[in-house]
Amino acid sequence: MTVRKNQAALTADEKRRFVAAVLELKRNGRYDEFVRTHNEFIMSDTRTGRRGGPGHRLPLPFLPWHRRFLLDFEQALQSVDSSVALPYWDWSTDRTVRASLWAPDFLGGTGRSSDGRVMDGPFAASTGNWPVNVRVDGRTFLRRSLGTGVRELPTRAEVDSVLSMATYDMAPYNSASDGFRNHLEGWRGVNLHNRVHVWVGGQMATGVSPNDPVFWLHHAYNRQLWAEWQRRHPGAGYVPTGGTPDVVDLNDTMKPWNDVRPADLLTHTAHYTFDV
Ligand SMILES: [Cu+2]
Repeated sequence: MTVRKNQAALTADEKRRFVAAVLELKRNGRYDEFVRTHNEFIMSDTRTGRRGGPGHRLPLPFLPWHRRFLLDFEQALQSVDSSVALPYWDWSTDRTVRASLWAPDFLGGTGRSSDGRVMDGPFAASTGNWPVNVRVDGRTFLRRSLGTGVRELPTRAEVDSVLSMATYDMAPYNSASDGFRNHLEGWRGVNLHNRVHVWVGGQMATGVSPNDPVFWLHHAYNRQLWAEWQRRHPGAGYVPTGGTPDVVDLNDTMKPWNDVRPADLLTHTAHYTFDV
């Protein structure tokens, strides 16, 4: 059974193995397929009229879509090294640029001020190991500007305020919705998920956000928050449950897989557990 651990608790060896597996997927071309899929299926679908956010213009269902996307990526990592699991980044706790997440032995730090280029760590352009190939502009180097686009990451109190929302989602099931899904996603209210993309900056603030490996750690934590929400509200299920135009209902299949429904992804325990 895969155990997803808090990134802050990883051993040096676990960090080294995670980084090596990610770099191998980059080298063999599989990594960039994930970036391309995210950009095509999340960014190009504008039927709900979402504009200007960091990368999630659904009607693709935010939480089940990313759960399957992360499972695919984790399985790809495990095809390189079966001991690797996706770590998660609890950004409400590890909320400064001095967090060990950003150290040179893990993801590297923020970008330099002139052009945002990340200068240290295994994903710095200078290593030659991390070309940004799937991109929205000419820049081929990983960029970040931690804490520049927005000053503060969400606090635990803000997370709790969203976890307390008893309804999964509400009509019109888009960026105008009230309810847990849209508050976690961040189009409304205190803004959790979207704000983290903006706080990191660089490619993370664009549709090609998986170019930054922190994408996976951010979304792994979103998955954990969904699980926590499910524990707090055991009677509240995924909605809508049927017959909703332009929205993925509970039993509709999701692109690009076409063989999986939100109903198949509501519980994570068949796939992995968390360390808490
Ligand atoms: Cu995201």
